[in-house]
Amino acid sequence: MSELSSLPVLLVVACALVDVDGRVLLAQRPEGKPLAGMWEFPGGKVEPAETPETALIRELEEELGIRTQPACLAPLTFASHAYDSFHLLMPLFICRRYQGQPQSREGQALKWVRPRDMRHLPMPPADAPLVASLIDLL
Ligand code: 9L3
Ligand code: MG
Repeated sequence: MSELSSLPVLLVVACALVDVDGRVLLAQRPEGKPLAGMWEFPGGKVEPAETPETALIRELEEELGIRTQPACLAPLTFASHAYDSFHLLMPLFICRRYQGQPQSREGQALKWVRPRDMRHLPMPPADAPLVASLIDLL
C-alpha cells in the first residue's frame, strides 16, 4: 500500500459482481462526471454511519437495481490512490449471489468482462491495479 498523503481521505466502496462464467460487471462513468468514459467497478461513497458493506448494498440497489446481503459480500483487496484533491481508499468486495438482473439505473453503460480482458479497457487509476487480484481469483 502506498503511504497516505496529506490530502483528505475519501472512502469509496466497490464491487466485483461475478456471473456463472466468471465474468465481472463493469460500469462506464457517464459524461459530465469526473473520469467520464472510464470503466469502473460499480460502487460509490461510504456515507457517515454506514459500513462499507451497507454502503455497497445501497449503491448496488441504486445503480443496478439488484439486492444482496452482507453475507454475500467477501472482501478481496483494496485501492489506495492519490487523486489531485483527495486520497481515495476503496475496498473491493466480490459478490456472486444477488437478486435481480443488473440494469442501468443511472444512464451508465454496463458490460460483463473477463478479468483478463479488462486490461484493454480504460479504467480509473484506482480500479486498474485491482484487476490482478481478480485474474488470480477467477
Ligand atoms: N471511483 C473510482 N472507482 C470506482 C468508484 C465507484 C469510484 N470503482 C472514484 C471516482 C470518483 C470518486 O471515486 O473520483 C467518487 O465516485 P463517484 O461518487 O463520483 O461515483
Ligand atoms: Mg457510483
